[in-house]
Amino acid sequence: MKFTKKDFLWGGATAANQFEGEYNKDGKSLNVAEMIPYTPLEDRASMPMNLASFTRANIEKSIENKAGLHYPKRFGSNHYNRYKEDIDLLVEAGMDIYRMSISWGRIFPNGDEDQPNAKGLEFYHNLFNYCKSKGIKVMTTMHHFDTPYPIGKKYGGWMNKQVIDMFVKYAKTLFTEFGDVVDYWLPFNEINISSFAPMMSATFPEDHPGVSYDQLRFQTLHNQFIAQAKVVALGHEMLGKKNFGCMVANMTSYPIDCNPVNVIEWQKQQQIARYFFFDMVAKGEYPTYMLKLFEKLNVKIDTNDQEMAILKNNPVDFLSFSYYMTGTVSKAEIEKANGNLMGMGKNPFLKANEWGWQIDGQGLRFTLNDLWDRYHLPLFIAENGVGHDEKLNDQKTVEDDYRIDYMKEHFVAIQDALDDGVNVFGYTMWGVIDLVSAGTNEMSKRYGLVYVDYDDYHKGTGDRFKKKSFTWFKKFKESGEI
Ligand code: P53
Repeated sequence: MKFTKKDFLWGGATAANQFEGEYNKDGKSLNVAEMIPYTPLEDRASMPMNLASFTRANIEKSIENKAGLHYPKRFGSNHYNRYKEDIDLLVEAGMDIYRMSISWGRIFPNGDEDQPNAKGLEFYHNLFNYCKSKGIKVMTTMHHFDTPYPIGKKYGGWMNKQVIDMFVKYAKTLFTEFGDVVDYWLPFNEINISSFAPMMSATFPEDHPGVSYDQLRFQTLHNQFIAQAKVVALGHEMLGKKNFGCMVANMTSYPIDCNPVNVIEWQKQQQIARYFFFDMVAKGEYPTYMLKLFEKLNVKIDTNDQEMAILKNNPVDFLSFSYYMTGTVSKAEIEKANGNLMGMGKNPFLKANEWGWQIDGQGLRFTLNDLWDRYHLPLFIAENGVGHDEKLNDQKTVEDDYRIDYMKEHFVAIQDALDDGVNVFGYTMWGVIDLVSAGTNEMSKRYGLVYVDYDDYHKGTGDRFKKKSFTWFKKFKESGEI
């Protein structure tokens, strides 16, 4: 099949805390992601995140690190020193755009400084200038799971409205410094993660005694939505371009069967775990189903008319999302999980990778149609890809035919959606050069078209090697043949 859209943007995506390394160089502060140790998984298909262990006291132990543990996200794939080589590889593969993230802790290590850290700015100036010199566009995420830890410690994280102002100050600096070289902006990566793990953005229950966990997670999320709307308003004003998107972890699911009780549960699950976040950024107000849920959970969002007007008046210009897999929903599963609405049940028609992520190209076509019909905003697939545990062979490559199949299936789905009439304008493959996994901290959960020679303990040369999928992608870009 031929891919027909000529100006479609194809590229690769990474994030500072999983890719850059040099966690304490040039004045950078730590973030929570860099304070979680590597622990080998016994069962990769079970959800590894034990949220109860994410206390601030626990996380803080990593600073002294008396136990001598390994913290993979402090080292990433050493992109900080190898960025030129990495951008060269993206360009060689024929990519049009590089989605990356700026580390807040490199620019304002404590969040509350008056002046930005010049060394941090310098790194991104160099990186962006290099991208421009090679003719590759840039999409920049401003917050990818990396609120500086000092903001958590001193201010209690995102429960504190002062943090909104700190984020806006950070954004203003980025627009002043990089407004002319960045093509698209995403204020928050997967903003919905805060609604179940506020600790990932340095907001810990123990710093808010008497506040319920439900209140904590939805207030954190609310404050991030307000920060995002303020940043969109500021960006529009300062830069005069309509180039702001949201980024939502899109969790498409299907009802397990046509039993109406399961369909009702599925509808509820899709509202709360999916539509809610897109509704907020596209329509600028809380949907009624969420107001009902807040009543049920006794959540009272601390806000005012001014904040709600900012939200209403500053929707994003396009919707972006990550799409990896789909799941299923059944009443029985939800009851078993005590009302947990993850919607990640098994689907007998789909195959999964070793981590249980179910591969579903048609689900991408479904998702693109669904979001386009519902919001009529241009769509951008900010993350997609498949993780595998891989080793270099004697020819110093990886024969990753399964990744080529994954790409084909998903690229066909994009073409099908375009033929359906959907306005989707770009795609960035996740972890295009191998990097540390967000969820499991493994280096060996690899997504790349390029292999990076580091193991789970950061042992190795860090050298880059093209996988078979790299060559396939390059040919696809030249010929348009899927
Ligand atoms: P990893 C869960 C579900 C969907 C997307 O994830 C997720 C997560 C978090 O684990 O995160 C995004 O590395 C995220 C990236 C992340 C990528 O998906 O756990 O934006 O930072 O690496 C893949 O396999």
